[in-house]
Amino acid sequence: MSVERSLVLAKPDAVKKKVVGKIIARFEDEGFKLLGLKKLKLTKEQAGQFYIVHKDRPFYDELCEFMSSGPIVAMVWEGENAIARIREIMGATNPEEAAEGTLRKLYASNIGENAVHGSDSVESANYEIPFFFSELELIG
Ligand code: DAT
Ligand code: MG
Repeated sequence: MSVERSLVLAKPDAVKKKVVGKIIARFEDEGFKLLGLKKLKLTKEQAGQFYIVHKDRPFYDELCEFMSSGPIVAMVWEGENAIARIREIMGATNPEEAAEGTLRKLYASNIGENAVHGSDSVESANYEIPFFFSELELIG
C-alpha cells in the first residue's frame, strides 16, 4: 500500500449534466483528499496532447473532439492506493459494462462520453498531473 495521486477529469458530458458535485462528493465520501481543482476548456490540440498515448487508435479524433467540446473540471485526489481505487469507483470504460454504483454506470452516456477520467498508473499520473497543475497548486 502506498499513498498515490490520481488526475481525475469530470469530462464535458459530466459538466453539461451538472453532476460534477456528485463526482466530487463521491471521492470525498471514499476518503480521498482533494489537492487541486480547476475548471477549464481544452483546445483540440491540448486534448490530443493529453491523450497522446491513444494517437494511433481509431477513436482518437472523436476523443479529442469530445474532450475539447466544452468545459471540464480537473482534480487531483490523494489517498492510499488512489489510482486503482479511483479506477474501480469510476467503473469500466463502456458504461454498459460498468458495475452498479460506479460513476460511469451512474453518469456516462456511452463509451466515448463516459463522464470521468482517472489516471491508470503512477506513470500516467506523473504525466497527467503536471499537464494541469503546478506543484504549487497542489495543497494537502
Ligand atoms: P479509460 O478512460 O477507461 O482509461 P481508455 O484509456 O482505453 O479508457 O480510453 C480513453 C478514452 O477514449 C475513454 O475514456 C473513452 C474513449 N474511448 C475508448 N475506447 C473507445 C471506443 N471504442 N470508442 C470511442 N471512444 C473510446
Ligand atoms: Mg485510459
